[in-house]
Amino acid sequence: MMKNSTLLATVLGLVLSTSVFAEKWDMPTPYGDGNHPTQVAKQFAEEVTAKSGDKLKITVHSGGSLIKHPEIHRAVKSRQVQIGEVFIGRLGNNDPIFKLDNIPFLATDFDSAEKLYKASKAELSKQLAKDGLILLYTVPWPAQDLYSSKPVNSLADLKGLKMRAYSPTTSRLADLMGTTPVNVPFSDVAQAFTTSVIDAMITSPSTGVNNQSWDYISHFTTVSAWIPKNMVFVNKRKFDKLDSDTQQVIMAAAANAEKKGWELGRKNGVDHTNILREKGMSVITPSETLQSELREIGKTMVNEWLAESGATGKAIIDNYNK
Ligand code: PCA
Repeated sequence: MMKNSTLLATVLGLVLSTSVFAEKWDMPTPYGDGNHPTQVAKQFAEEVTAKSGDKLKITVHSGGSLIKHPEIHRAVKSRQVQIGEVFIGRLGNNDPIFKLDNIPFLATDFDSAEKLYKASKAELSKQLAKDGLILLYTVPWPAQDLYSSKPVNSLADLKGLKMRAYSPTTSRLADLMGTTPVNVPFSDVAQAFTTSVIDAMITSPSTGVNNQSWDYISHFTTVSAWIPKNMVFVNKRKFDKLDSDTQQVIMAAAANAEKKGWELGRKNGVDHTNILREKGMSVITPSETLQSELREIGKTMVNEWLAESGATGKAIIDNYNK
């Protein structure tokens, strides 16, 4: 027979282990644990869980483990999950505002990227709201640089190569660079190189580090083409059901996450470029020719974007250029 004290301990243990969280949310993220957006998401979830006073527990499911990247937006919209993260540019075909995040040679350093984010945030939130979503925070990647298997002095050196694309805008960029775009998700990058599915890519030094790019590609040209972002959003109907204290906990944690994310984006750009160099990759400053050719493509793409996005887009660019 159980002693009273043992019984009490058992009951207490049960109460504690089944936990008293009023709400449990699942938060799918596209990138794995080595990536700073996922690290930020985990801190965000822990902060909300700790500060909500047992009212809300958020569990991060990283690397597409619960829901694959292409499905995350729809999953939050349809309330299959309550909250999630996506790479903004992936949604480019839904609305031009999502394409803006991947336009090359418009905002190529972090101060400019912050300015562009400020100029575009209201429209980004507005488009998410149409799907019943609330924007919580963004995390930028370091500037996007060029990975290739030989030096690239001008676009002619890339002609006809297969270039990784990760969004509609980067497919267009690959076209304009005289290369063939091939869609390859982050998790398949290493294999795509070793099996010659792609010959080159434009992404951050962080993504090279996370994929050990030095094992299969030699040259890294710091073209600093754009600074894309991931965004985290919550389903508004789910959010509205929380009490206002818990809502405030979420908004405060989101503000902290955004601050942390932008700090990490800046810092990792420098640190991870150094790692690529230390691991033996040739880190190259782009030639004048390459820079001016790429800038021309940037102008073309801004103009195409303005044509597509109309008055809304013009207002954003005017605001950004102020
Ligand atoms: N890494 C992600 C998105 C942008 C970046 O720097 C990727 O390559 O998929």
